[in-house]
Amino acid sequence: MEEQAIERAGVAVGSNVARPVTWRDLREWIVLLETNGLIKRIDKPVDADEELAAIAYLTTRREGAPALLFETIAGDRSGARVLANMLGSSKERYALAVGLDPVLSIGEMIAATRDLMQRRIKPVAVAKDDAPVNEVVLRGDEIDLTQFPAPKFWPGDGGRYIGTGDITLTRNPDTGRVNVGCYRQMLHGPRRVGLYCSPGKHGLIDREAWWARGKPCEVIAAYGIDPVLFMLAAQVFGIKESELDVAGGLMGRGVELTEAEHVNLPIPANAELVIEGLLHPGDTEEEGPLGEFTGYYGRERAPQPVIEVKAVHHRRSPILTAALMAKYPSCEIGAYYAIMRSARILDDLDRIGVSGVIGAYAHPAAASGWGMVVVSMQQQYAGHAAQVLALTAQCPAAAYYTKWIIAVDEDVDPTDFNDVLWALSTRCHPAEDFDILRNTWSTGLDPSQYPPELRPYGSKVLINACKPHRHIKQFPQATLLRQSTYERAAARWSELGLDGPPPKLTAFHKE
Ligand SMILES: Cc1cc2nc3c(=O)[nH]c(=O)nc-3n(C[C@H](O)[C@H](O)[C@H](O)COP(=O)(O)O)c2cc1C
Ligand SMILES: [Mn+2]
Repeated sequence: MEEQAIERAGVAVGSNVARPVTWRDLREWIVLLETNGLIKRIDKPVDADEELAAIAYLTTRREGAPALLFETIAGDRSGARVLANMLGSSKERYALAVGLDPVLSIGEMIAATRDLMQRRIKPVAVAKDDAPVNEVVLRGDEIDLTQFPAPKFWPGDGGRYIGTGDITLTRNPDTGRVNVGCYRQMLHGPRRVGLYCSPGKHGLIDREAWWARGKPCEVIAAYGIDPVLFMLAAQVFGIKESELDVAGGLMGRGVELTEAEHVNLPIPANAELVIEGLLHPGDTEEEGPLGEFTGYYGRERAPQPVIEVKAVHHRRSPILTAALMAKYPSCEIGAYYAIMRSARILDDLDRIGVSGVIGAYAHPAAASGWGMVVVSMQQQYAGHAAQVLALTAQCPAAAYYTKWIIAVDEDVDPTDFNDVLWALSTRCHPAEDFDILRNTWSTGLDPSQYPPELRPYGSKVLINACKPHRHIKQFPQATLLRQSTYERAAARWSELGLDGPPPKLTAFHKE
């Protein structure tokens, strides 16, 4: 790693030990991206109606494309700007968000992320008058959310979506716990915003609990938010864990929160644009469709609950975070999500206490990391691979959506699909090594099942691509170099006129 370490602003160089992040809010993080050449500003006017998303889609057809800050939105009088591809397929931007070194490999980032997500730091209170989000506060008839440039992304979208790169806070009436989720929000009118939570999501569980008491559900939603709160909102944590404390741990300092006016929920003090509102039982409007992370329009247009907006708080010239949903690598839910989900899956397997698990990876090309999980392991006993597959398939971090769960041996790197395809093609005997789980936790957004009403129920295939345990002693050795020969060749690398350092190898031929 050392030879690659170069001076970069705001990160722990050549180290996988994260320090407190050096940014305080989305704006300071954008400056950090700029210093590291990871963002492009577009100052020419761009239309929020399909053109902005088209530019975001076209620029992100390659992996690692820059974030895009659209500084002038055609016809906009609110002065708002729009940030797209804030994280996307860039592991470097993920690293800068949590204070890791961007040169770390994906596997190293997953390991470091597990450490970061163990830390818990409580939020800190900021007085209302000191909170940047209160630069402008609008109440009652002053509120007109339609003035903000909420994008219409795809031609078949059912409306403009003010909430995609958002966070949504709800409180559970029984436990008092505040949940942080990311759920799409279609703009219906000046003070009306649709909220779509799919079954099983905590925002929906909280809402139903309020409604069961005959009371409206209070909501805070932020439409311009820093990268850590945005990333955290898409992770599944237990209903006893504070996602705000986890966000603090990821940043190495407490999330700054201030008080709301109408609801008993906190407001992120440094957010760009926040609404306070109420979801009333029975108040719905037609919502969707939206071009989704699957690469298809998700869900037919159907009634969904509506937030009645009570107050709006925003910074001057707020930066709206807009998350394009598309096929990888254009989807906002990309590298960060794959890294965090993989870290969470490894944590779950650790907690369960199954031995021999080495690594896991939920590749972002598989519908944003939701479609597939590869887990690597050291087989220690008969049935071990089948056990790891079953536990992985249904552990809380992996259960949602995942269709393909693949187990590979310890010599296969789950983040390297050349390796994984090699294992699938040489160690797996489909007639023996596939098992199916049915009626599993999925989403109406998965288009593979008909009739559509069946869709929230999914299915999963468990694929054992480890060497067959029954024959592990006879299984042929992989072709590996003799260590002494490797070392001799590596020492002659430049003498032979070969480029760069020789590849590092860790496994060698055994006599
Ligand atoms: C950009 C983005 C958009 C999302 N849109 C939705 C959505 O519209 N509805 C939904 O239920 N989940 C959506 N998700 C997934 C949830 O945020 C995710 O499942 C998260 O775990 C929800 O929080 P919860 O576990 O506290 O319910 C989205 C995630 C991201 C990153
Ligand atoms: Mn949650």
